[in-house]
Amino acid sequence: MRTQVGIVGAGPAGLLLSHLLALRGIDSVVVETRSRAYCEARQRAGVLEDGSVRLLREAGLADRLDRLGLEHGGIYLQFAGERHHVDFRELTGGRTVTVYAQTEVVKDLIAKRVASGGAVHFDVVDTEVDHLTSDQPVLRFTGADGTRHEVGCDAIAGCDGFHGICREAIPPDLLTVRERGYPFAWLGILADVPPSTDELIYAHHPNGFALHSLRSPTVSRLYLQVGPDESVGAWPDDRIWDELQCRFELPGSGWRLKQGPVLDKGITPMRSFVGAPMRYGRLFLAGDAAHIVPPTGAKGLNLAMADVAVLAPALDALLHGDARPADDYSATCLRRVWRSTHFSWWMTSMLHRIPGADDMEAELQLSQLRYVVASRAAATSLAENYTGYPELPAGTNLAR
Ligand code: FAS
Ligand code: PHB
Repeated sequence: MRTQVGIVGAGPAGLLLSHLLALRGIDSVVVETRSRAYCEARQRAGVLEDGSVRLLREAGLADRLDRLGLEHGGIYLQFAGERHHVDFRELTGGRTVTVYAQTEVVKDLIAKRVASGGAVHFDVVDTEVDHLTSDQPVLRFTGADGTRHEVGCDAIAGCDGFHGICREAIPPDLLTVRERGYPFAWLGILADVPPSTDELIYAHHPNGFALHSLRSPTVSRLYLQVGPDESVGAWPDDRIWDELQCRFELPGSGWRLKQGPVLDKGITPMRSFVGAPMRYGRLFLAGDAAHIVPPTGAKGLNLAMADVAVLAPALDALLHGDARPADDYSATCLRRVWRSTHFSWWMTSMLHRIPGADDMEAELQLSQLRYVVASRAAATSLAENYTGYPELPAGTNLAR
């Protein structure tokens, strides 16, 4: 096989990159270890920044998003028995976020690639990348039918997530890794019950953090901070609902969390990770392959999309003889990556109970939370970061 861009991974980064390249008349091949059904059902992110919505809309990918997405003008911060609204529209001059699950984004992307005749190979094994410092890198994989393929490329995009092979293909002495683990994880559930709130609730509680998100008017998405090594088996549904009720309780308000059948349950570890540079020769990393943020800032999916919004025009230029955008790719992305990494760390540190921490830690967190809901400047900073940074490219200048 021969293609212009070999893409490893059919998550949001790989699929969106393949589509953005196709809009520029650039051919790509996407290889994915999992099945299409698995990729479409994998419960992950739920919130799109303003800029991500614009990007999908300009790329012709927003039909279902515009029908099913739920535009939110703010979030609630809950602590010490109080619940406060942070009004994004008022604080940022109209910016909002849209609740639209990553599962739906992936379904839309796969459908668009398949409808356009895009080459997306699911259920592959033994993916390899090679000759990365030449101008003819090679992608190898074994297809679902057992056939071994070698694909000659002009460039390769490593969109294979945190546990993929592409970041590992960069010589360790050329890759700088900065990372931080957190002494807790998130237990997430998908529940067949109407949300008990109109907008997301981020709750600080002595027992630990809790988040009330949602997927639709009839499906709720909720998270609980749990220990870093917790197993899902230790959390039967009743225990989850009891703990959620406790952490969202508003004494004297009569507010109750609606409960219902749990459709999906999973535990997500928490880490901050940044690998730099996001490029090695003709290999370009995008999304979780290069960086991971704790989901408290709702940034992971949006960062992946922002990376490929920069990578598509950079590869277009490279393939047409102008190497400068590709040379700038890593530095351009890392500015946003570090802003998102800091914000996600800040939200995580402010809202989670640090195991073994003294009362001083809780008092410092409560002081920060009180300041955020009392100061317009502090609330504006949160709103600006949560809805996505002003310098996010308005679009991807889709045509050359
Ligand atoms: P992805 O991991 O989505 O996609 C990489 C793809 O590459 C996968 O499909 C994988 O199967 C494939 N792959 C890996 N190795 C391969 C190989 N050798 N060959 C071929 N294919 C290979 N973000 C939020 O904003 N909010 C959240 O609540 C949230 N929750 C999360 C929960 C979990 C369990 C995880 C892991 C992440 C969560 N994230 C969340 C972050 C998540 O949404 C990512 O940021 C997003 O999926 C990034 O997209 P990609 O970079 O495309 O990586
Ligand atoms: C989600 O809906 O899955 C979600 C929303 C906001 C977050 C994390 C996850 O910060």
